[in-house]
Amino acid sequence: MMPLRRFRRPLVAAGVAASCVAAVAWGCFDPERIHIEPEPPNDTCAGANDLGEGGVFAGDTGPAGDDHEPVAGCGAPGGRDVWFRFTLDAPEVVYLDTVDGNTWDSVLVLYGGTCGDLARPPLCADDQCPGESGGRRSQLVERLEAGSYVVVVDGRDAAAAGPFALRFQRAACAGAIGLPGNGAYDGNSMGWDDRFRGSCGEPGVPDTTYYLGLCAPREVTASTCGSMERCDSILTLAAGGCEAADELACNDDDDTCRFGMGRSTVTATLPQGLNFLILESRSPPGPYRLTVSGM
Ligand SMILES: [Ca+2]
Ligand SMILES: [Ca+2]
Ligand SMILES: [Ca+2]
Repeated sequence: MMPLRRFRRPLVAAGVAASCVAAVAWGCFDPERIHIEPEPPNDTCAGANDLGEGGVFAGDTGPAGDDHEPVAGCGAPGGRDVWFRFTLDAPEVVYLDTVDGNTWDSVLVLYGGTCGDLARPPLCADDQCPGESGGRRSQLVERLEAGSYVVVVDGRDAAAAGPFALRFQRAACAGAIGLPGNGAYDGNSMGWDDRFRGSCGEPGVPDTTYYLGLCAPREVTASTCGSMERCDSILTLAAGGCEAADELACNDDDDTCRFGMGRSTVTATLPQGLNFLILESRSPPGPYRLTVSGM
């Protein structure tokens, strides 16, 4: 005899009589007529999948149970959920999304700590990326300290469940600054170290790094061409990391900039997910304004 197991799905399946569905009783259970998916191993925190160094992780909350409640104001009361975990040995920039073409209303919740000792309040993302995957999916991009982390893919409510592809990326880009969207970002290159060299630059030019998360591939432009600064700069756009191997485009001097020599403008089509912009500034150091568009 087939062992009893908790129902994770409604008792509606092909071949089940309507009267039986209405009754929703164990007496209706016919293992030859109803296919019941087993709960996924990561249904609870104890079985959380290790996200390791990153990737796209396919899953399905449909057969899962509801073991986690999102915080008020971000996804509560929540629905069926599955669990993941990862560990950082040093500070890193981390990217997570469920922007995968599915349209059920997902919630992403990120805890510091381990099962049984989860730090609160968590980081939480409910509806990001308007215009992509129905606008109800979730995206998180954060610079995190070293430590253990737990991720929950939850539904917004009892009716929100189904297959998903969780995108997880991480990059050790020390001191990277977030670019939350298009706009102008002011800074000062005083005291910068030399950590990066764009293919269009030369050794010994100090730099700083920005990170940005994209809901879909985008043609992004960044520029130091402006009137208020004198910034002899080099700009590099990079996908997934901030190493030389990640470079997609590099510009030293934007000869079309009407504000003067040395300013830079770089454009590249960046992939969905985690991307970086590296600004190198030749001496003397000083203030600059970075403008970003296309995100
Ligand atoms: Ca669960
Ligand atoms: Ca839940
Ligand atoms: Ca959502």
